[in-house]
Amino acid sequence: MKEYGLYIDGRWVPSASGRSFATTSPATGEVLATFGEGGREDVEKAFKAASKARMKWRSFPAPKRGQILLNAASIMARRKEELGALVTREMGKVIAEGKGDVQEAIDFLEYIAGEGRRLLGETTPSELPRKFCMTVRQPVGVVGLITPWNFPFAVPCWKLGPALVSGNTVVYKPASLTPLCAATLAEILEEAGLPPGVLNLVTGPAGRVGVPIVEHPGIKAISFTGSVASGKDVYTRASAMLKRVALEMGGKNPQIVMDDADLSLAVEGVLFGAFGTAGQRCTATSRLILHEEIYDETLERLLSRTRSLKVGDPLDPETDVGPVSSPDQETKILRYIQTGKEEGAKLLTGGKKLIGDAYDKGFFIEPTIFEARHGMKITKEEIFGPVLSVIKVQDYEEAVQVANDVEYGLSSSIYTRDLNLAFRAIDELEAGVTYINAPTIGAEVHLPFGGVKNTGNGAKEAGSTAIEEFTEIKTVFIDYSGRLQKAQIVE
Ligand code: UN1
Repeated sequence: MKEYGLYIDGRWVPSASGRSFATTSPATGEVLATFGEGGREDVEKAFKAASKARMKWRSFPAPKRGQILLNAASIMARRKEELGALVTREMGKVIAEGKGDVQEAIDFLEYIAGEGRRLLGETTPSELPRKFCMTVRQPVGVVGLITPWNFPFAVPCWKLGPALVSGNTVVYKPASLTPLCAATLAEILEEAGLPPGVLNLVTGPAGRVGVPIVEHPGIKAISFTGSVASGKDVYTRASAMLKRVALEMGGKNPQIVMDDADLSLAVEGVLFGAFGTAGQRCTATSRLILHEEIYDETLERLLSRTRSLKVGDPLDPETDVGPVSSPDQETKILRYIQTGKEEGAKLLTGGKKLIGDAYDKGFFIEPTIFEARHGMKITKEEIFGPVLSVIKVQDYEEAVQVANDVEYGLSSSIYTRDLNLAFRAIDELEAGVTYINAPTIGAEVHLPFGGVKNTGNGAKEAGSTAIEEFTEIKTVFIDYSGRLQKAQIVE
């Protein structure tokens, strides 16, 4: 078993406290590695290294910065099987999804590497003669990245890729449940040619590492993905310092199925959306909103398919649903299941922690479906586990009203063959992402990703918008008239 310290200035160093913590498999309890428990002093060291590396990295040509990301993508592609298994062992998603996580990271790094040859500005005519106007993009400086455990390769790359290609240097805190994936990513970037100090990794708890990053006066921007409670805290602290902040938080994503839908397609969609990654995606489907005409039939098909899902060892390719990621996750999800029962939702299938030889060392919860009424807690709050609420509605209008009546707005989906309804749903669903005839999960990396309402603060990751949070636009005027020209003042 490997013992890691913190990765600062291109070297693995022990944490100032000398304390460490272990990362374990949520399926088996196996200890995978230990990490230094960082604190304020370590964040300061990481900041100093990032600060020292900043000017050199920013003047290193952007296409060459992109080339390093491309090298990293190639290394990851070569090691995909092994890295996918690492994701599965450390985070618990099934092996096909572990590899998918790595593939998403590869795809995104390939995409964002090309940004090194764009980082586009604009030119536009001046209102004055012999005057030239343009914008250029500049890095923000030292940026702080805080990432969750549910996509331990993809989400860090969504942030690291654009931060690095834009010429920023980084202090990075990964989730404490998946530091081994983060450390492996740092090693890959080093092998790909990233100079020392450009990326600094500080592992440890949110209070000891995350807060000092967010409050550090020299760290100019914060990019955070995680829970709403933590996101609010990040936003409050960072806004007091007038920092740039990008937040990506929860979801309560609906899949609507209309009476004209292809029901087999809709059932396969919701199975994948609700129980993929054991429901631990911010895009997971947690509400199935069914038109009353197809309610009984859809439910019947869904229940029989759900009961046939195989829960267990995530490394076994036959397994459909792996463990949830931690004892805390397990407790929270089981508590929500209890709440659902108490508020009168009807438990149709699942609802229990699995016990027995194959499960005893991990955190396994049965795929769970409730027949619920809109307004119950389980239909409003993010559960982040394999729990789906089914809600009956009379028509399209009610479906959209129910879909929108939550505090979140990340992903959404409607199954219908009616083109008019599909387009209306694109207009009317309050969400950053809408799928037509496809589940709420599975965003592609070359399109912007992010939510509305309490899901985020409007910043979009990935796609053409990925660099926005990591660049400042400078407006430039070049006067080649040789005389003082006064804008807005007519001579
Ligand atoms: C997340 O859960 O934090 O669309 C992101 C999806 C993934 C991204 C999920 N590509 O489900």
